[in-house]
Amino acid sequence: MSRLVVVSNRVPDPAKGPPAGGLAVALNSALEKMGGVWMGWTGKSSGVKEPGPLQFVERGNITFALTDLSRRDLAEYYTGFANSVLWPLCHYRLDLTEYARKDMAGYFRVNRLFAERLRPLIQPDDIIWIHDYHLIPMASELRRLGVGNRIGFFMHIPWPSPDVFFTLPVHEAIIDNLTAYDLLGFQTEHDVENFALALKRDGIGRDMGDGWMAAYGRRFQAKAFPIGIDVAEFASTAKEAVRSKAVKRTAVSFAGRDLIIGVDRLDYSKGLTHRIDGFERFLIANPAWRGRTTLLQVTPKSRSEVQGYSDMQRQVAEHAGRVNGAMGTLDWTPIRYINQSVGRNTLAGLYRIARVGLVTPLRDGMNLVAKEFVAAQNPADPGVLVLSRFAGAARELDAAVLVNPYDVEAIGNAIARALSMPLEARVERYTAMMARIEQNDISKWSADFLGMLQPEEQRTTEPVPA
Ligand code: GDG
Repeated sequence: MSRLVVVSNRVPDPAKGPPAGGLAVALNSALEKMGGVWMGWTGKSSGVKEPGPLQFVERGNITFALTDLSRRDLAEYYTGFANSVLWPLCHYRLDLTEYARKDMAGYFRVNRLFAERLRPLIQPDDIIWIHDYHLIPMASELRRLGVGNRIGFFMHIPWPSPDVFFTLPVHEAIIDNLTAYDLLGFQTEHDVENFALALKRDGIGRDMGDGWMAAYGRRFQAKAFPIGIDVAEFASTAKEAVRSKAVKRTAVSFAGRDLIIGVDRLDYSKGLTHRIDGFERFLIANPAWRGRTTLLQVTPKSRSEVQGYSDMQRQVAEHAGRVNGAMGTLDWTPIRYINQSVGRNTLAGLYRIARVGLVTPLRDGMNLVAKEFVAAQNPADPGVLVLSRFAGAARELDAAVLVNPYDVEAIGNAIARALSMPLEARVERYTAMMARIEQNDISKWSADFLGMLQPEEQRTTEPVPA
């Protein structure tokens, strides 16, 4: 059997033992099964003057290969091109993209550095799985170094419509680099369609059907692999967690008021100001609910070094402060807004005691919070998920209360509907959503992707016809 080589911008700190949750667990368990290498950046956020040699850590049959990044590399590749160009572009925020040539050059340079450092670790039968928008050029850099192995790429964030994508001055180079992969994975069919449309409109390639595409004289497969969570594990964590001190104390502090919860990295894609305004609309239109419900918004800071984030951080704080000032009373604060991260178990417990989960990103590749909220519910008395139509998760979770996240009145109405939904309807929606996320959990996601990435002679299923 092939070994697996995973490359991601960040690698979970191997010194902290196996990861506790999320994507890292899935990759870790695939690596444990197949044996192999996990390469990426150490995550030292200030960068170093000169990157030292690769740092190796062995854990079981996984070799972690960690690289430092210089301050300049970090500024151009990570803060610059990845997070000030590709991230806003793919989330439809052209107003925030900063097309600086030097960041673009830094992006390609760091991808070359990653490839050069990884090259000596690759064995002939390895299959290689590269993650996310930071590392698009890695396959072509590896090919340049003579790597003929199967290489797959998974895009965790949306692929935008061609009109948006073509504003990127180097869009041809990005597509050219993607054609060096054997398999491209996207979150939804919609992303795959957008990608195929870009090939067609630019006249550089085409969708050949059956998941095959061609561009720049190369053929590759492209397919949707909607990412999931470990549903059974998350459900049991949530069930346990409601008995914990932290969750009990929080529940008591809400004094019997119905809890509405939002959990998001502090990111402009998550629709936080619209959400807060929507909550305000709800309170204005439904005065009977004033004093009877609280929105708990858990929002750990992220990417504070990127321009655009500090403005947005100020705006979100202002909106929350304004609503609290206008609507709050002596003994009731409508919004409890915190910029700290909460432990994973506590988070699971909070989802479970909440009556409503508000997940209203303006654009999101998938959104795992939506799936976690569903998994955490008490099947006998489940809360209601209010979900943005523009989250990838809405494709599977169509039994949620779906909203247009730009429409604050619609958010307000959805909150009212969710809070007053009868038990029978809640159970029906929960059951439908649970069935979907259980069918397509995180182990299925990695097994499906890796199954397709295997060389044909090792596949257990029928190969896709050429
Ligand atoms: C990208 C794509 C795609 C959040 N706050 C706390 C906390 N979290 C955890 C959540 C969840 C994760 O972080 C966030 O995942 P999302 O999927 O919601 O969003 P992104 O971070 O933007 O992820 C996204 C994902 O990649 C995977 O492909 O779904 O579309 O943008 O697991 O629970 N965890 C803890 N404390 C917090 O305060 N412990």
